[in-house]
Amino acid sequence: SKPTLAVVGATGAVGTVMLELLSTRQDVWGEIRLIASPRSAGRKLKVRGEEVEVIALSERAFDGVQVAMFDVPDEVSAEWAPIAAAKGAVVVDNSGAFRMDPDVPLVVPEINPEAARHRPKGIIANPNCTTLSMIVAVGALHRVFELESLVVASYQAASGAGQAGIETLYDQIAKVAGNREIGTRAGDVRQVIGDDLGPFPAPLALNVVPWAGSLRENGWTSEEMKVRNESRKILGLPNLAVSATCVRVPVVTTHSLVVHARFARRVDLAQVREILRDSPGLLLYDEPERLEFPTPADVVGTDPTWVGRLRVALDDPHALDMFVCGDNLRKGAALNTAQIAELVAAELTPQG
Ligand code: 2RA
Repeated sequence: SKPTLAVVGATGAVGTVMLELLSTRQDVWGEIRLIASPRSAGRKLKVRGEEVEVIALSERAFDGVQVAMFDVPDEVSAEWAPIAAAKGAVVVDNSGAFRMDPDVPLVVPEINPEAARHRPKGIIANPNCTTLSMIVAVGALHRVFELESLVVASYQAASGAGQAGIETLYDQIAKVAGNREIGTRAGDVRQVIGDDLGPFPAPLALNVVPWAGSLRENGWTSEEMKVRNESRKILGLPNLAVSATCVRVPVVTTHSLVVHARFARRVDLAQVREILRDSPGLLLYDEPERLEFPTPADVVGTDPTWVGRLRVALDDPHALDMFVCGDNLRKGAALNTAQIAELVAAELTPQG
C-alpha cells in the first residue's frame, strides 16, 4: 500500500505551496496528514481536492506515519524531527537544524539522489532556498567542467522570510504607491514606511537590502554562510571557494542569483548551452538578440531553475558568468522536499 505522509508546518507560505504540489504531482501517497502548531489546529485545508483538518503537533500525530516533511522554524525541527524519526518516519526537514550534520544527508535529487539512502538518523535535510535556487545549474556544469570557485550575489524575494515577509512587502508598497517623489531624497522611504519593518532590517519597497539572516563571524551573514557550506556539502567539494553576498529585493517570490563560476577546465559556451538544455530541472532561456533572459516575474510558480545571460568571462576562459532564477517556495523549498520524499516513497513502495 502507499505510504502515509505527514506535512508538518502545513499552514505556512511553504506549506501552502506544498499542498498545491501534492495535489498536482503524481500521487504516490496513501493518507496525507496535516500537522501544525496548536494555534492552527482545527483549520481545514484543501489537498488533492479534499478538505483535511489540521491536527496539532504531538508525538501521537506521527502514529503510522512513514514519511514526514517538516517546514517549521529551526528550534521546532530540532526538537520534533528526532521524535518523528524515533517513531519510524523518514523525516525530510527544510529547516537549518540538521543541514550540516555529518549524519544527515543534504539532498538535491538532480545532483546527489544517492545520498538520500544513507540517513543514520532517519533525517534527510533540504537545502536553503538561496542555495537551491542556483545549485541545479551549477551542479550540472560542475559534472563536466569541474568547479573550483563560486562568487555569487543573490537577489532574494520577500517570501524567503515567510508569510510575514510577503505581508510586509505588500503593506510597504501600499504606503509608497502613488507618490512620485518618494525615493528621490535620502531617508524619505524610511519616513513614509515608518518603524514597522517586519522581518527585514530596512525598508524593502523602493529599496534593496544587503542583508539576509543573522550576523556571523567577520561580517558574513548566516545566509551567506549557508550558501557556502551547503554548496560544498551537496557537490561533495569540501574545499570549494565560495563568496556570497545576499541581498533582499522587492520581489514577492523567486530568488535570483548572479553567478561567477570558475572551473578547472576551459569553458566552452556551446557545450554549456547543451548541458543546460539537456539536464533535468533546468530551463535555458538565453537569447540576448531577442532580449530574452529570466526574470522573477516570469519564473514565479514554475518548477525549473531558469538560466540566462550566459557569458564566458572576458578575462578568464575558465570562468562563466550567468543569471539564475528559481521559485524559492517551489524548487527552493516545497518542490525539492517533495522530490526527496518521493525518492523515499519509491524505496518504501516496491515496484510490482
Ligand atoms: C530567506 N533563505 O530567503 C532564507 C530563508 N528561507 O530569507
